[in-house]
Amino acid sequence: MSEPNNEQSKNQSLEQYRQEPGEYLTTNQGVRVNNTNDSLKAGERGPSLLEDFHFLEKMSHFDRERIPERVVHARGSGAHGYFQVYESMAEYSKAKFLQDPSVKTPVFARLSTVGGSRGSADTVRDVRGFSVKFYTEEGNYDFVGNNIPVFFIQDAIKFPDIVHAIKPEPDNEMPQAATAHDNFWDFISLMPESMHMIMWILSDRTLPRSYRMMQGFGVHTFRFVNEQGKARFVKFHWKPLLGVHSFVWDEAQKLSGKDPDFHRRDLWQAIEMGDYPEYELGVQIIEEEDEFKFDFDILDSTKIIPEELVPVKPIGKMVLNRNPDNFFAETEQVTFHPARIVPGIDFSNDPLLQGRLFSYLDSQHHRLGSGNLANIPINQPVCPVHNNQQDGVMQTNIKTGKTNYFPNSLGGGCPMMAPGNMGAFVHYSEKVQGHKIRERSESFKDHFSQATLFWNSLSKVEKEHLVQAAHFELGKVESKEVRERMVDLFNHVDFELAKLIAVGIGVDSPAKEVTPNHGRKSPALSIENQAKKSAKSRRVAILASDGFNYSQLMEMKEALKNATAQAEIISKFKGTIRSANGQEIEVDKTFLTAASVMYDAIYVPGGKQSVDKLLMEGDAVHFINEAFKHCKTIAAIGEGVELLKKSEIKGVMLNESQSKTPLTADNGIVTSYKASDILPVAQEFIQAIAQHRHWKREAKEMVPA
Ligand code: HDD
Repeated sequence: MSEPNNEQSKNQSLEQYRQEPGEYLTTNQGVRVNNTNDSLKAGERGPSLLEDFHFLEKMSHFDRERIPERVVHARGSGAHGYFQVYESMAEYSKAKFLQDPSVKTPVFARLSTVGGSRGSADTVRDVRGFSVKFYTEEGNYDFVGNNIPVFFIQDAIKFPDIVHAIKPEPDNEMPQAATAHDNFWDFISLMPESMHMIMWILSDRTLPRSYRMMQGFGVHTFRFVNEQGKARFVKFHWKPLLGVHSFVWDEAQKLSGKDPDFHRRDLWQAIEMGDYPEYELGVQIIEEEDEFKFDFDILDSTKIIPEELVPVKPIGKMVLNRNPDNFFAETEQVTFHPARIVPGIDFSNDPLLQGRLFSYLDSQHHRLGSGNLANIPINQPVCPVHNNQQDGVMQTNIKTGKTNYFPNSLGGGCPMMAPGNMGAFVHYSEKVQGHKIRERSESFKDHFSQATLFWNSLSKVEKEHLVQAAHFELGKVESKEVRERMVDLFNHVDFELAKLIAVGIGVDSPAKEVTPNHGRKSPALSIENQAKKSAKSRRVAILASDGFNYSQLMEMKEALKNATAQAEIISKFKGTIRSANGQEIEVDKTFLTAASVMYDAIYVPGGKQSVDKLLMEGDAVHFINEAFKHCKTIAAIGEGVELLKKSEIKGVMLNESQSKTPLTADNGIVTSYKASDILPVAQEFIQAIAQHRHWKREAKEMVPA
């Protein structure tokens, strides 16, 4: 018998699939459907019939597929994982999930942007949300933080204003997912309390290279309470084990078009490949008697507690190791709420936090349309739930029993109230007293010292990026008065900073210093001090064409694999390319479907024919120029060096004498003409990738890309 041809075997497997028991298409009532491609009609060309219940059900379900997106943080990506404490925290907190290092508490994390709508691009300049739901045996604990440790405003009543100012303007719904517009800066210029946050917003923190490479902060001061009822203040910090790394602005902007899902894809792929993102949870603990020992108020969310004053104590680790099965069911329907805490953790009187304790559940009732949102699987606690709450839209629990009130005798008094010492949440009995006033505390009135502290703590390159960001953001502001007011506010942060910004935005430099810079620094605020030097999970583009040198390509690929970096072959067309010796390899992406901005580093192997083809390919040359401009690591060997020499970087980096020397990893360019150098080239390449970026690369501005 002859072998079945492709078409036949495809039909056979389709047939098999169709016959798979349990996989028949049905209506929501379970009635089998034999055709979902044609609606029921009166005659071949006749009108459709109202009795087509399958069509009606399919269409009306589809018509209701969307729910309101989150009013902020609408765009996000989720992942499952677990949290494990390093050692018992019993001294500080009685929370069960913080006691036993052998217990893995399941978590669901959602990482998000803030301003854009659900379909907006990932790599915009924005704060990132950092939410973690801990499914503990004492109930759900929600951590709802950001990747910036302070906030724009001090009191929750201003939240609708700041969000209106950030979002697209109400008359023309522009711009999407961007703060670079008049309304935002108008509001900020009238809100000096936002200046500390603004410094962070303009820094590289708002351009994270990956969700896997950003910090998370609880922002507010919370409380830890131990079994003996002793309370201490606490600030929460997440530190990514891959270190903190950022894009440059030009790269982030280009990525918004080339791959608007960049962060979502990066997180998804990393988890699929087993590169599980890991974050260490740390706490700053402040004794109650030290509440007033700082020169700021620990209840003010526009302030950090510098790590020099109170060190961050690492207490455990979160690992994200499973992608959701269904985006809508899990990532879209998950609800986070700062009021969801467990015994051992408590609130402080931070007025921003207090307002959040109302807003989240209110917002979620509107978004999910029901008070029964805790019945949705992703929101369900892992411990039993018993109460007398009844009915409502989409009540999916079938509550049994006759009594749904308390006290009752007919139901045996159930569910009973747990006495305080039996795992119940008992609010910390802080003594409070005061007059009803609508005023801001005097202790909240210094808006600039910590903005200055942040500025002083940045590296030279970070400062340059911040000034460029201000030139971009304020450069988009049409109102000159707004720009002038902003320069005035920056002058309260630092005189030099105000002058540097003014010069780029068409505003007169301030004539004199307002407040002398206090000169203090906090090294932990600089990204450079939070970076980790590792090539792990970094993405490398290998540019090649037919006639490439097989061993130069494969040996590098192998070395990268051993360093757990991800290499992809980029060529003109998809399919395979053939080496000079005839071996074929698969092309991963083409110059159309890939761009240098999607990679951390570029490698060009030799092979005369391959390189000659690349030399004729403007996109290949552009790849090199752009990667150079964005300070990425570039390596080439053998004839591959010619491609670097054809690019604009030749005049900048590769003078003839340099490229003749066997190797130079100077400023992240690693080259050698000698084929036998492949292993040392690979070694230096990987070390250079681990530096993330080569910021000090001279004259990168001269390279057009
Ligand atoms: Fe908020 C969502 C973080 C202040 C009101 N917020 C939301 C999310 C994060 C934060 C990460 C997305 C949660 C998710 O992934 O579903 N928000 C913060 C941080 C703040 C902050 C770190 C300051 C410290 N937020 C804040 C204030 C208010 C809100 C002051 C209002 C009083 N936030 C909301 C909200 C959202 C929300 C409107 C939108 C959708 C939702 O809650 O479920 O209730």
